[in-house]
Amino acid sequence: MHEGEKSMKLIILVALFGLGFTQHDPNIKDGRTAIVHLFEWRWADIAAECERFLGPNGFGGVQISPPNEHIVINNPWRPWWQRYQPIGYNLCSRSGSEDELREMITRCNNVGVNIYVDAVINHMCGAGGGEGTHSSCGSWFSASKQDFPSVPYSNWDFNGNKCKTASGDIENYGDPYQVRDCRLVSLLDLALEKDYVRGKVADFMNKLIDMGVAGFRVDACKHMWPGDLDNVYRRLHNLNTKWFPNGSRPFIFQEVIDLGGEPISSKEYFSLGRVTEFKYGAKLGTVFRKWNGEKLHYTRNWGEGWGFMPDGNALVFVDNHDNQRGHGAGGASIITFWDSRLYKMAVGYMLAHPYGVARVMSSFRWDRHIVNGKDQNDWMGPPSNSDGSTKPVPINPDQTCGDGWVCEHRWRQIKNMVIFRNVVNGQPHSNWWDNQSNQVAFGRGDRGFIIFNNDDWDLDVTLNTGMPAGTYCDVISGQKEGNSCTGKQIQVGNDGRAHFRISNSDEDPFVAIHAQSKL
Ligand code: AAO
Repeated sequence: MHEGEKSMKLIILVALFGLGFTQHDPNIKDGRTAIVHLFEWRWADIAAECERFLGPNGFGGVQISPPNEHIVINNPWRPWWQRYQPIGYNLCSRSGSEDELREMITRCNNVGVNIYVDAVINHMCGAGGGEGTHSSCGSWFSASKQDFPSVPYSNWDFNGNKCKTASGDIENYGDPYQVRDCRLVSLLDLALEKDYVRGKVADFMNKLIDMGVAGFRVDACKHMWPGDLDNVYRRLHNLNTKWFPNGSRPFIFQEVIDLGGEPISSKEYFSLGRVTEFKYGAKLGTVFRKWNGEKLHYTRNWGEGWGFMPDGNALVFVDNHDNQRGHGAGGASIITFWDSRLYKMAVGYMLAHPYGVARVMSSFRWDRHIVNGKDQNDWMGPPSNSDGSTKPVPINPDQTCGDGWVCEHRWRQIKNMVIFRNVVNGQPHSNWWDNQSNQVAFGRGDRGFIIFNNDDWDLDVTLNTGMPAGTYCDVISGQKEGNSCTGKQIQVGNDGRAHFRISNSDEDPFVAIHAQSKL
């Protein structure tokens, strides 16, 4: 090798590792591709779900709710968002104890399902959080004194003096200094520029890495300086070699809400890991709802062509735990399980499309009560017993979940599209067709093909699928079982062409076939 070549290689290596490039890789095993957010699930239920459902159905990983000690709130009664108010880094939470967490991580890893932790490291509890032992592990704390002895953090470790607003809270998202140095909705803002605080945060994350997690969803990254995050991430251990190849870096995906129009943009975080692409669900919702004159055929160049971030940076989702109930951003266009027919189509579109690392939402039902566009019950926590403890997730004979757990990830259409995404992994977006309106189709090389009818009339068309000849089971109206289809059958001829008929009144007006649904 020439000297020049050598130094070029070195520069590339330094660029890759220096920028922490490997932190963009979800470390998913066995050609799996999608992850699911089991919002507010107990560790014991997640462990069982990995073994009985997620592993066997090719899910790559689970985003879990924050596992660390959090405040316990009575008014309103045990809101879901109490877990976004840390009291310390002990690992007992509404989802279970440290032992249960460890057992869950082990059991999921053993069946090839990764665990990603929702890491709340920007702040502790709200300034009005009071004083006492009302926390999930029972540690004493004082919000007014900014004293959290279980870490320990004291008032030295918060951003009090750096923030220049009168209230001490973020008042204007147009000012990046406020957004980073002041309190997000009055949450006590950690001074992540301090070596001590960085060390405590990294110790917390490293403990989880050593237990076997594959990475983190980092909460509220817009509210932390990229340089501070970089410092913390560099302190992180490599993944546990019991389950991951030597030298694997934790997958980092950062929650930054960037719909445009604010000085802070997702770009600032690209070198550190992936970033949540909030435009994706907001736009996809608008398209499937046909609002603002949007049509499905405009999605021919879906992805970067729509002004989304570069593919290699994006973590995509149709809805998340915030915007499914009016928190965070995205607005009314966001489609959720409450609009189940549209939801299955939108999630199906996301999972069929190659752009981004895809996350599926799995929710609990609450008493939704919208007055003037605002849900009065947006605070309601997971299905719970009268003592506030979270209920287990019971599985019904038809494989759906009971007791208010929605389990979108178990819906046949969604589960089968997770498998579709695995089967077509690495294949290009191909064989696009549209009717200039809301009927579109596209393939993934010769491995899969999907077609949607979101118009108010029937679809009846013969198309080139790019697939080998044969009889395929539609994995939306049914699936392949043994040597037959439980739903529609699609015949692909020797020329790769197939005839599709989708009534606009079909239960699910889309059809998907893939290499493994062939008879
Ligand atoms: C609770 C109470 C508060 C109380 C606080 C402390 O609700 O009243 O003050 O406790 O006692 C969750 C809940 C909060 C809860 C918190 C703590 O959602 O209600 O507060 O736990 O228990 C911003 C952040 C983003 C954040 C999002 C909710 O940037 O990071 O707000 N998401 C994460 C979590 C979330 C969690 C936290 C952070 C805190 O996912 O579950 O909060 O750990 C603009 C900005 C966004 C900003 C939104 C909302 O968005 O751009 O950055 O998100 O405003 O404030 C258009 C714009 C869009 C704009 C949007 C909304 O769509 O295009 O940019 O309008 O205005």
